[in-house]
Amino acid sequence: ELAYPERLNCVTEFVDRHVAEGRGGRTAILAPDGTNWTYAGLAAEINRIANVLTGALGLVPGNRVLLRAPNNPTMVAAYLAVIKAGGIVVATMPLLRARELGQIVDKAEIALALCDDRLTDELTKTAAGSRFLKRVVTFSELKTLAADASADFAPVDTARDDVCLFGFTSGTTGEPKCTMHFHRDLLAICDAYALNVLKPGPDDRFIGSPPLAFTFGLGGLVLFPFRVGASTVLVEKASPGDLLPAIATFKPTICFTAPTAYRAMIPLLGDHDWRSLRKCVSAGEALPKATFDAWQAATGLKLMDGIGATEMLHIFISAPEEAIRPGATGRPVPGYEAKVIGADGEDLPPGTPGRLAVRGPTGCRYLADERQRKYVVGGWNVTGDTYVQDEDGYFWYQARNDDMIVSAGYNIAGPEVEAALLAHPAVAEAGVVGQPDPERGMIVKAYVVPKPEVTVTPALVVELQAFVKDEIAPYKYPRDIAFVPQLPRTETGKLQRFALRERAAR
Ligand code: 3SK
Repeated sequence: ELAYPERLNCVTEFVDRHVAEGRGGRTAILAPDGTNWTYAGLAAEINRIANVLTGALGLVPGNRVLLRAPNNPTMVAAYLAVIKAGGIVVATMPLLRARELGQIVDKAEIALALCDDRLTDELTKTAAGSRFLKRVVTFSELKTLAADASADFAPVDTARDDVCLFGFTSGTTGEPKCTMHFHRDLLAICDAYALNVLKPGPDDRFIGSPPLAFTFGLGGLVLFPFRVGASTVLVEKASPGDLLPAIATFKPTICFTAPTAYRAMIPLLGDHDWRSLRKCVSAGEALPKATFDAWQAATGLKLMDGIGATEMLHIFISAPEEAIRPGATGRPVPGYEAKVIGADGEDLPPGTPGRLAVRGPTGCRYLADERQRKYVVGGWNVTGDTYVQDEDGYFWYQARNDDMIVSAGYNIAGPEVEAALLAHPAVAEAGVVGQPDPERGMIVKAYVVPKPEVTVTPALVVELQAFVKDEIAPYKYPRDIAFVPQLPRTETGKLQRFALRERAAR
């Protein structure tokens, strides 16, 4: 049971407490532009911005503020300043276009936005056609205003159950949903997942690629390090080709990124000094065992898999390094419970695939959205994933519920076929979906990105099909394989299977 005081502004815990307890001189944020902020320095930045927000910009508690920026120090200071001032942060993915930003502005009824100067174009278009968005303040304007503001700011007296964050998720389908999270939720993910599973210490240094608008990035790159007074390295460009040089320069100890990025880094490891890393968290997508094995063979490190959801704020099933079972996601994070349920909501025994249901200190609360009824049933969050639990309580990912392919009466999990393909040395990436078929209802269709040195021939198709038949039950093999230069992915790195399904249906 995680207990927090009734009156709580979480920024006090993430930043001010370190200053008050004599750790103000420790490094909080590093960045390639030369930023090296101590906790005391970060507190002053936050306070100046909070004074601007509540002064010149007229923020009152409960107002929603849109943030648009790559992962950089000003983004973090602005993020925490909005919360310290009692506002609600609505961080947005840098790649969003005006129409998508408009959906967020309308749904969250946002009047004020803080925007990195390089990303104003699309937001200005949104503002021009919006009945809600009244003001877009660029980061350079914000910095000018903040330069004259006081570096002292008393946190607004919020309750632990006041909302401080709206997390937007389009999942992999495109229709955005707004999840609401409380001050206590931001602490709870640290005190449940990070404290018990990741177990960072104050000397750890975090790095990674997920945007802060994705709560995977918020936790891994801001909240987890700040909860323990550790430091974070913020990199704006975080493709695998950018992350490795940053790792070599900043010598971080903990990395957060998605399985795709770990796979892409493996062939590049020899060119960079990555040896400062001691823990690597993989989430955002299921981790194929082949990727776990390849990363361990290349680095000696065990990838720490986890499943989270924007609805749950962060990871709720995972395993500490010493308890990792390769191929399984893990067990419920202490504080959370998880089970596998059938079509009528009945509990299923170990070994039977079904829908994952989870409950714990964080949970789904959509803003004005009928889909709440489907997500939370009888107090359990039904995440949309198909899992099997084993006798030891480990959870094994099968597929998203709608990624199951029913072919000639067989239920086939697309991700399982992808994992089998990924174990073949010619395959860089794989996406597997059902393709309508007059005889079998569906057939298994694989989209494969070959490794750069591989020549695609008809013989390779036959070889891959035979390979899959050797790895998993033969009826699961892909009857059709298309070679493609890349797979469609969301900005958070998730495979957009719906786009592949559409392509396969054409
Ligand atoms: O897996 C995810 O999608 C996720 C979402 C939010 C926070 C953390 C994670 C891993």
